[in-house]
Amino acid sequence: APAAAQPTAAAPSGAAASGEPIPIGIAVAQTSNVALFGQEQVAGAQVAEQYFNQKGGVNGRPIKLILQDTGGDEAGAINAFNTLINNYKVVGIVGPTLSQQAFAADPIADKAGVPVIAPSNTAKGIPQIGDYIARISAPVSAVAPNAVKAALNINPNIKKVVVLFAQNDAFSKSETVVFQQTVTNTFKLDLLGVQTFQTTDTDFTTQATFVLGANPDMVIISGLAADSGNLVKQLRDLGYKGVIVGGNGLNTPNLFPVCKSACDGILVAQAYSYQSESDVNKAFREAFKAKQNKEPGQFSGQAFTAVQVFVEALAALDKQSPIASADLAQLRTALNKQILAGTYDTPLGAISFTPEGDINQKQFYVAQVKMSPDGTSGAFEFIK
Ligand code: 1QQ
Repeated sequence: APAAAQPTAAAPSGAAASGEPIPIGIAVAQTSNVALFGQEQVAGAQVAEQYFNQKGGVNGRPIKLILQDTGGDEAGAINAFNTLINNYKVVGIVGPTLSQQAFAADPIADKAGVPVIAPSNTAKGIPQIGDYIARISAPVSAVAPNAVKAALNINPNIKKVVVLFAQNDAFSKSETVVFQQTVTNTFKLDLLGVQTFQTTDTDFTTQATFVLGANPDMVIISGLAADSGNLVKQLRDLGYKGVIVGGNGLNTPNLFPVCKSACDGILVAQAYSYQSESDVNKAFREAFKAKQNKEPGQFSGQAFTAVQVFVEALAALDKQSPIASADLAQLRTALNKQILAGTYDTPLGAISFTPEGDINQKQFYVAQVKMSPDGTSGAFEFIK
């Protein structure tokens, strides 16, 4: 990640203690392959900044997002966290993008007593990293099985399954466990084989050849967008005709330029739907469309929600004891407590947190990728 610019004239104990806008760190991937997700996160967070500041911010005081690029790896996430905590004196951090990065960077925030709201870390064990780590991204155990269930509803004859996953990525390793258990334990399907790959791979001949030889009715992929997109494309190019279920790493429209027309039909479970009826979601969806000219995807909805939780927890805290007079360390600690205590009406629905900081969320969805015949444009169509 690039070196941080020096913060401008921050008050000694941090801007939160002055009349300045309240700084909230956004540490997501703005560069690298992981920016396929991070760009959507920045867009969602910026809509939240504008929306909540127009509504008066934190009891009349605006928030200010401080963006710090993590890139796609652990070192970049660690750098971004350190910069936001020490240079920018943020009250809390939304980030990082990957669970793989969270396991490296979150302990730094936890040790410094800085609340983190994970916007997209779905691997098992994220909230357990520490007291200051919470997430609004529902875990793989709550989300992934929905896609398998939907696939079986559409195609009741599915019996034989091959599972593939990226073995160098914490989220993918966590998600594939859930998928494999869903296949064998929940639905008693035949798991013909498990194939591994790397998130840096571009050639999937070995894996695709295995799939064609095994001849399954369904394949289930846990990887990130660039690798998974190429895997899907090479599977279809080699002649695989069965069902494809993708995990959370295939949950972005930025997948479409990778697999193009071969993306058509992929089933992906969702923790957010732009069609959700709540007032806050309608406001978010309208504001997002006005800026981005497209419907918000899950990663944007989740990033908006993470910023919303910070704003509403800050406002609640400020009413109990004015945050302008708090020392930064005390404010961060009180804010962390307040985050966990609150309930929030968000684009993800009504949410709250477990004592450990995992999200309580009720509603999940499944979408299917629909590509134009020439493969140049596509959309997630909600089927559930
Ligand atoms: C994680 C994920 C990724 C797909 C986020 C982009 O769910 O790393 O936990």
